[in-house]
Amino acid sequence: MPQTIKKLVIANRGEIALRILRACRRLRIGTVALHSEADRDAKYVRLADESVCIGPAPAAQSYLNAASVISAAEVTAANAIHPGYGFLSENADFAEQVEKSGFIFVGPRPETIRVMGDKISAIRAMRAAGVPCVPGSDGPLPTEPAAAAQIAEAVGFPLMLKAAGGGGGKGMRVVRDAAQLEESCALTRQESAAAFNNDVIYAERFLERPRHVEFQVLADTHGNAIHLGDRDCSMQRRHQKVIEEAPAPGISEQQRQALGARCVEACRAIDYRGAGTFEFLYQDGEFFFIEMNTRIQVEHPVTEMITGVDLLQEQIRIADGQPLRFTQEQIQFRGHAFECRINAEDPDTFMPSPGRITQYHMAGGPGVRIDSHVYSNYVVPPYYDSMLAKIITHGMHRREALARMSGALQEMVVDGIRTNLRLHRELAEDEAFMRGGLDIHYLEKKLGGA
Ligand code: MV4
Repeated sequence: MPQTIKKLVIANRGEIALRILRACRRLRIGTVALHSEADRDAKYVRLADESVCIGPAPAAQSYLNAASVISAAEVTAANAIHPGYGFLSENADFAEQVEKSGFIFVGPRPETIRVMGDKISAIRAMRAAGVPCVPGSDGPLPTEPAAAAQIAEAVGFPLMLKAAGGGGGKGMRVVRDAAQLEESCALTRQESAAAFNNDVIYAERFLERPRHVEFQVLADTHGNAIHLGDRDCSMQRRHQKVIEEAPAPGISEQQRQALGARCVEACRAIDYRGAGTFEFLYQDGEFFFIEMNTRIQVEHPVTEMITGVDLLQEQIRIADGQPLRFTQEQIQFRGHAFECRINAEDPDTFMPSPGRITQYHMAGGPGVRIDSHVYSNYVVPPYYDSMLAKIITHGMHRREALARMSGALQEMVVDGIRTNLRLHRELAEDEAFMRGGLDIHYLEKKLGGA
């Protein structure tokens, strides 16, 4: 099948811009790097075939400016746009404008992004497709207090109120008993109206100590869908993931294949296209769907390491209308992988720490991969996410992958700014983490108690 995508606009920055560029090189697709005034001197901008400055440093005036991104595609005569993660990646209106302007959007159909952006419609679609969900209100919670109370009693306490327009941790509230319900509903509604311009909320049974386990899928436009196993992203602080690993510890191969098959069926049911992630909470041996992400994710490399599949290449090929190159039977899981997110932040306050990196030395050796756009003398701008690098290690088993991570963290040098390297070095030697299977509250408890 001939390749339609000839020149692709990278509508993102940092390490993922470089990752997209590398995939395009392998696919022999021309690249256009878009950058703000603050990212003018970034190395990946020079590595791209062409570059376009799309506006001033603040993201709202550059990376989030849909009209500038589309204009840049027009002036460079590109025919595809890759949104990466964050920024415009899950903006259904943007995806629609991209397609209406005649470009290929590297992602699902705009309508799919819209369905998954509304957490209530996402859960309904998944429940209908046979994916296990958290027991809950199964729809919007009524505004009328007595009607809401009746539904809340049926869900049971403690429950969690969530914004239909939310996701990723914003607009949530735990309600311990019926006495708190009315006030909690009012507050959650107000917050979600302010944050998402949508006051629709729903209720779910609150899981006290879950793990965050997610499944990676790929679905092409020829009716083929596969899953690439799971990742455990429970090691997080304030909804920012810190370490991810694949596979999730303690999940049997049978359970993995069973839930993976459900995700694949759901892809077929909603006619999904591209790379996607099904997010679950895992507690007491059971999985509960919470949200679907319709983008490539930061932590995709751990899946690449254990499957050998280049997820960016596959995602771009799917957008180009090419069939998947793998059947489910051809996906073999080999060993274990970790990813540590290295951030420019104060190790004690976690506040961003931008500035010049005076010395940068990357780790290396067997089973070590570093995805990063930084280098010695690079200046970390203050305007964006503070992630500098992802250290990814692979090993034949979890212990080996973690030992390699520990070694890589010791080798890594980032001077001139503050980073979370010390925290990572501590975690790699943490006995509970070494055992594996920790819940989503572990890191915050450890930090709070320190
Ligand atoms: C939950 C939950 C407990 N019970 N839902 C937070 C982010 C959003 N994606 C869903 N989140 C949660 N939903 C029920 N019914 C606990 C969380 C949660 C969480 C989930 C994943 C990773 C980190 C988290 C941190 C705090 C709370």
